Amino acid sequence: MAEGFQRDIQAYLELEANINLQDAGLRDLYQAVSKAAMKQIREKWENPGSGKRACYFSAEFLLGRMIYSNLLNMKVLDSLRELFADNGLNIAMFEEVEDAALGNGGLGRLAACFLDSAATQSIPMDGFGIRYRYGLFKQYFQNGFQREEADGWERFGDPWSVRREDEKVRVEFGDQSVYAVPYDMPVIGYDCAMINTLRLWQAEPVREFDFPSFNEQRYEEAFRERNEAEMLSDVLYPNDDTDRGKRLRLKQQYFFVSASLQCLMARYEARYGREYSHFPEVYAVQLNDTHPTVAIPELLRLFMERGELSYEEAFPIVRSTFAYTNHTIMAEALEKWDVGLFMSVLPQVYPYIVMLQNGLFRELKSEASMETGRYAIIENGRLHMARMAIYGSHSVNGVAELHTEILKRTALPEWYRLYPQRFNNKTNGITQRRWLALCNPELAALITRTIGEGWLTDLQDLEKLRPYGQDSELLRQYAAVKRQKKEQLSSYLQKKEGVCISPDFMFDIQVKRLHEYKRQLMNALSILDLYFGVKDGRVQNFYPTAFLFGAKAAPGYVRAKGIIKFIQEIALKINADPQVQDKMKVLFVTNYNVSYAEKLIPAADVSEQISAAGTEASGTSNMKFMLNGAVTLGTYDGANIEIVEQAGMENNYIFGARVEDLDRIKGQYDPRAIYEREPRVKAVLDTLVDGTFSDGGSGVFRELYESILYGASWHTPDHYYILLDLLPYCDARMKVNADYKDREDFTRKCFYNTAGAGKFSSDRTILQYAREIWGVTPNLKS
Ligand code: 8GP
Repeated sequence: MAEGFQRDIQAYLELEANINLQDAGLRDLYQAVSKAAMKQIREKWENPGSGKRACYFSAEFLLGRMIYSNLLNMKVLDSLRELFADNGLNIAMFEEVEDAALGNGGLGRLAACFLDSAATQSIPMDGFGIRYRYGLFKQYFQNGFQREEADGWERFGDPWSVRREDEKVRVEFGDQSVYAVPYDMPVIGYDCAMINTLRLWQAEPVREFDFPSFNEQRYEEAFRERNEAEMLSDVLYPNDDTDRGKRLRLKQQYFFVSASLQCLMARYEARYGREYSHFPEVYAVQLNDTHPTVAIPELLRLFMERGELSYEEAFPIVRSTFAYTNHTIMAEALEKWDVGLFMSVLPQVYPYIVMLQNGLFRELKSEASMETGRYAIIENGRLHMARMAIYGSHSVNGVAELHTEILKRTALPEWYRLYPQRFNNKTNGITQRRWLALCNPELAALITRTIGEGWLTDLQDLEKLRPYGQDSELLRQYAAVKRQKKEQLSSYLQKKEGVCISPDFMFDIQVKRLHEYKRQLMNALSILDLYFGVKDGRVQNFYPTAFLFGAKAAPGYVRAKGIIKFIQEIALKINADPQVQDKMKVLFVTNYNVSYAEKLIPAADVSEQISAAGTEASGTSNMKFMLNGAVTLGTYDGANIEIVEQAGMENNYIFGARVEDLDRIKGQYDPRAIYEREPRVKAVLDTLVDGTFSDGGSGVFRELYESILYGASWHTPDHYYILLDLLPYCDARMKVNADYKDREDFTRKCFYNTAGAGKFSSDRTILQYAREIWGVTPNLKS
């Protein structure tokens, strides 16, 4: 493949851009390389086979930069590197190419890892979503405050997509009709094991513009239809874990769901006509959270209207088709739609939701002990999407063991009682191609030299590393790789952020969306406690540490933005204090995204995973850090529990209250008592209100202070128990710091984390979905 690939790159440049390799600019090179790669895979892509396919419906796919990972999976990255080097070029130039950030955070990135894993494991699975013109906003800072700007991810074009004009479909709303035009991206499995498709829909007007209005110079009116259509796929909603119930958001959801189902129906009907009973033998549809849940009444509608099936005939087919994944128990993220709004946007769908509700009630009546109230899909003028998702699916899964238990016991106990067999767990995973081979080629090479390259497609192979935990030569090399990654990050940070961080420091990193439950604020307060301790001599022999943060806050999330500002203020103060210069550095990196993660994670010594117990459904950055050899400093929450189970409690740092503890103290939690009792706690919290730091007069620091001590406006104290866990956290941090000084011993801890990471491959996760939920079997090489 490599040779043809090199030839095609040159041919593309000569024919399409009329330029040769040495003289080509970034845009031309990006197009040439990508198009040449697309040509190599075309034949395989166009012949997808005929077995049952899984369809992953998701409003978000946080893909990141595609060029490197595609070339890695095609095994032509090295050949490109050589070709470029021979012509005085460096493939690092493609780092200028924007990430495709068509997602917010964990849920969207998981979808992207699943695509990579399904193709690699030869599981026929296609993704379906929205081709947002603007993905997640770009972040920059002004006086330490987050500011947002639009992210035009197509600045260098989109050579990885193919527009399929002939497969566009109409999507109808109560007040609007638009085209959905599919753009297909190949999803290339490792070594081209299989090539699946990510189909993203773009909204376009049915009429380009209204000529009569145009002629009468009423331009706004002439283009109104176009603008209103394009709006549907214009922007990704930048909220993570909250739901605002916006009309446009509902339209976006129905837009991609309706288009995707029409596409599946057309393919199905080409084979079976309108005999729909075989549908679940041909397609399994996974609903990535409730965002695509309108697919349930919509498919019911299609079966009943097109196939003239009765509800009793259609519903079992629908239910056998769908499965639902829950990604959060945050109440504010559970989608509910106002019935009036729903009916005005989707009048044709609403009656089918009523049918579902009636069907559910009939089922409940036959179970004598069940009261219907707590199950109602339509309740007090609102539609409960999670309830509809559970009722209309044959499988409901959580994303880590603890999370699934919480769903069963606490969040959805009435549903678990009704359908115990429906609930199952699928612990998340990450793709080791992007999160080790690509982002840490140095460690990847060391591992391959030691145990061979099997880990690339079977991460359990990492177990073979364990015996080397006693091999000091190997540990020395392992430590040398970490050092190298820290040097690389350090020079990148110097260039990007203008901050000098010595690679001699320990690197302690927390990167994820900014949310109160993730407790970046607790991290900040604990840094302040250390800072005060170092200054007044309470903390002795402190190993120099760089505290790094990366996070975006939803633009309307005032407290989250206040926390960013607070951390920025702390950074300013500490970094400017000559007394701690050689001990501490704090940095909040700008515009944290997938590509930034690829640089930060391999350089970490300590992975911060400090959510309040029971709040983080799983987490996935915890797995990326572990794989790259960082110890977890974290709470007993989400997948952290499974991580320490694999890597050993003794190789990680777990602290703080557990779910059981919090259940016990609920209602009695008294943060003010802790604040009064513990001078250290008081000292750090007071900095929010005593003038130590400035919030620019916004009042947000006082608001944060009060949220911790008194809770939200309705006077419940902090839901996330920051003061409860703060001192145990500081202690755990000091323990890490002390342990780090024994470099060989600490390296061994890191090493056992890498060796224990086998379970956390998304290859394992997706194989479980395929076998246990979809009944889809991997198509082994033909
Ligand atoms: C996230 C969870 O917070 C995280 O623990 C988990 O690892 C990840 O999903 C993948 O399962 N949840 C979300 O990203 C989420 O709920 N996003 C909101 C937009 C709905």
